[in-house]
Amino acid sequence: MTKDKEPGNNKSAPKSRKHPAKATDDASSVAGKGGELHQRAGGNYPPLTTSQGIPIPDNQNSLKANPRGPTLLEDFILREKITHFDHERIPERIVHARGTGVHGTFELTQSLAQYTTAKILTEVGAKTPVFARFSTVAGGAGSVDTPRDVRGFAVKFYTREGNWDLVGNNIPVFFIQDAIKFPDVVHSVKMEPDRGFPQAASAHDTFWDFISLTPESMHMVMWIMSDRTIPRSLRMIEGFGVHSFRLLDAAGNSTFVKFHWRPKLGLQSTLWDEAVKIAGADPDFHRRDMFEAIERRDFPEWELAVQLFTQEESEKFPFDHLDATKLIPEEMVPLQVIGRMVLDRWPENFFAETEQVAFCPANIAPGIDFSNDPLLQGRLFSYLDTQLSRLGSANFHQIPVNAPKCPFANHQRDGHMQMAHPKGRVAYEPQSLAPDSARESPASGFPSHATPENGDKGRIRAESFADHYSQARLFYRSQTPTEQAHLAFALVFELSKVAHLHVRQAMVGHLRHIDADLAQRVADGLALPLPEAPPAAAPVQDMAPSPALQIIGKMHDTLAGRAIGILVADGSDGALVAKLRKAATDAGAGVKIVAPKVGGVTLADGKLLPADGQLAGTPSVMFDAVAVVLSAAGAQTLSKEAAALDFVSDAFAHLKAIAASPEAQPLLDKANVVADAGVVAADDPKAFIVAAKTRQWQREPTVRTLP
Ligand code: HDD
Repeated sequence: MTKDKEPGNNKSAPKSRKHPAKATDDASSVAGKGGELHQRAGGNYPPLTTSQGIPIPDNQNSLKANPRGPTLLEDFILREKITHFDHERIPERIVHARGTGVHGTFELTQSLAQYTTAKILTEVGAKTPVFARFSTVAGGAGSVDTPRDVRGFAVKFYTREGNWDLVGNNIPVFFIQDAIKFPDVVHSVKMEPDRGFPQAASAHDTFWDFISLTPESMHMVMWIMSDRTIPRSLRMIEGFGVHSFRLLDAAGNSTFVKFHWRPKLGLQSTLWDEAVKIAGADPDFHRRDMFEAIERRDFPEWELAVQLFTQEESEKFPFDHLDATKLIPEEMVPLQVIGRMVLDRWPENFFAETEQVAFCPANIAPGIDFSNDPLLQGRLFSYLDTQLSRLGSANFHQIPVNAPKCPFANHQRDGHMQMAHPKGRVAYEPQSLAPDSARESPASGFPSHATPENGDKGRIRAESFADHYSQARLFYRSQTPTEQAHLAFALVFELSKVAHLHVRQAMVGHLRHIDADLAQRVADGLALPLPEAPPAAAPVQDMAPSPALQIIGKMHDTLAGRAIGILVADGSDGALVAKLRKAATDAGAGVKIVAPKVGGVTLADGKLLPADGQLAGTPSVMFDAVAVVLSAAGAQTLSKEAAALDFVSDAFAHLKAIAASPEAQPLLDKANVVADAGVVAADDPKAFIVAAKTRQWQREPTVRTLP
C-alpha cells in the first residue's frame, strides 16, 4: 500500500488547504495560484461563503476521501457551487437575444400638457431614470454585433406614475401588419431548422421565400437593405416607436402620436465589406464602442421627438397610420423635439440588468394609450408571456432593473421566487378589514380612450392596408444615388445567397412595382431576365420624396465620438504622430496607436511609443479614418506584412481618409491606394481632419462595382 492510500494520510488534506503551495502534484499549481491571488489582493476582503453564509475554507480543492481518493458526496460546498453553475443560463430572448444595455436619464424640454396628462410628458425639467437596451434581432445572445439586421431600441422610463416602455427599433416600419404573422417572419429569418444555420443573417432561402410571398413587407425590405442595418455605432442610430399611440388629456380627448429618437452624433453607417470584416475583428464591436464611450464619459445622447396628429388629419393621409408597414413622412407631419435622453451609466452586472431586463409595450403611463394597430395589439400580449418563460416566474417585476421606482401595491401574491413579504390578512379587494390596504383609484387610475368600435367580427385585413408598394417606392426614391446603389448591392448580395431561382424571380418581380430601375439593376446583378411583376392589391402611388429618410443627409461632418487609428513602426516620427493625435483629439475623436507589437515602437528620436493595439488584431475597420506614419525602413518592413497592406487597402476601399508620411508611400502604392481628396499628407493635420469627418463617397466607383 502506497502512502497516499493509507487512511491515516487523510490528515494531510487540511494541511494542503492551509499551505496550498505544498499540496500534492496536480492540485499544487492551481492551489498555488489561488494562494498567490489572495496575497496579491490584500486588504480587508469579505470571507468567501456558501449561499447559506457558511465560510469556505478552501475554494481550490473538493472534499476527498484521501488526497488521491474519490470525491465525497458530503461536499456541500462543491455541490452548491456546481449546482448553481449548472443553472446559470436562462432561455435567451427568442428575438433580440444579443443586446447592450445602459442606464441614463430622460429630461423633458417641452411640455405636451395640451395633449396629455402623463407626467413624464408634461413636467418640463423633470429627470426620469431610464434603462435602454439596443439589440440585433435574428442572432443568438453570443452572435456578432454587425450583421445586416434591424436594431432594437428599447427604453424603460421609470416614471413617477409607473414604468413606461417604449419598445422600438431603428426602423420606423415593420415587416408585417398583423401580429399573427410574427412567428412566421421570425422563423423564416432565424437559422433554418433542419441545418442550424445561418446564424444572424437574412441572406438565405427561408427568409426570402417568406418575404417574396408577403408583399406587405416590401417597405421594410427597402429599409433593411439600406445601410441603416449596418450601423457604425449604436450611438449613431435613430429609434422609432413604430406604432401610432394615443395621448389623452384630462377630458379624455385623444391625439395620435408617433415617437422618434434622434442621435446627437447624427447617423453613421458602415459599408457592407467593412461590417463583414468587423464581425471577424471584433464580434463585440458595438457593445465595446458603447462601453468605451461611457467609460470616457462621452455620453451618448438622443432627442425625443413626436409627430402629433388628430383622427381627422389621419383620415386625409394617403395610407392608414394603423398599418405598421407605413410611416408618416416628416414633411407631412413635422417632428417636435420634446426632450433628451443621455445614457451615462454602464450596468454593474450584465446578467442582472441587460439580460434580465424585461420590456413590454403594455407598460404604459396614464395619459398615453394604445391605438388599434393590430401589430401593437398582438405585442401587448406577447411580451409579458415571453418573460414568464424567459425569467421563470410571475414575480420578474421584482428584479431590480424591472421594478418601478415609484411605490406600487396590489393583491397579487406568492409564486416562484417571491421576494416581497406583504403584511396583513387582506389580499383581496373590495375589503373592509384593512384601512391602509391598496384600493383602486377611479379618478387618477390609467384611463383607456373611449373609442367607439363597430363593424363585423372576422379575420379581416382592412382594405386601407392593401397598398404595399407606394411607401417602398417613397423610401427608395428619397435616397441619394450612393444609397440607392448600396441598396441594390445589398439585394443582389442577399438574393445571390438564395438557392431557389423562383424565389429570386419573385423578389425581383416585386421590385418592379417599387422602381423599374431598381428592379433592372438587381436583375442585372443576378444575371436574371426581368421577371413578371405580381398583381398589386392596390394602385401604386407616387409620394413626394422625403429626404429625412436618407442616412447620408443625416450624417454629421464631425469627428465627435469617432475613432482614428495611427499606424506606426520602429523609426516613426514621434512629432508627427503627436501633431496628428492632438488634431484628432481636439476634433473630438479617440485615437489609438497601432503597431506591429503591442509593447510599442522605438521612435526616430529613440523614445518608446506604447501601442494601443497590435496590427494583426487592430485592423483599419476599427476606425473612421487612419494615419500611416512610417520611416522608410518601417514602410519597407510593413510592405511585406499582409496585415499592414490590408490596413491601408481596406481603409481606402472603405472610403476613409488616409494621412500618410512621405516615407509611407511604398506601402500605399503596394496597397493600390490612388491619390484623391481623401489621401492627404500627414504633416497637414488640418486637411486630414476635414477629410476624416466624412466618407470619401466620390471614391466609391473607383474601388467597387455597384449594380
Ligand atoms: Fe418585439 C422583443 C421591438 C414586434 C414579440 N421586440 C423585442 C425587443 C425589441 C422589440 C426592441 C427587445 C427588447 C429588449 O431589449 O429586451 N418588436 C419590436 C418592434 C416591433 C416588434 C419595434 C414592431 C413594431 N415583437 C413584435 C411582435 C411580437 C413581438 C409583433 C409578437 C407578436 N418582441 C417580441 C417578444 C420579445 C420581443 C417575443 C422577445 C424577447 C422579449 O420580447 O422580451 O415578446
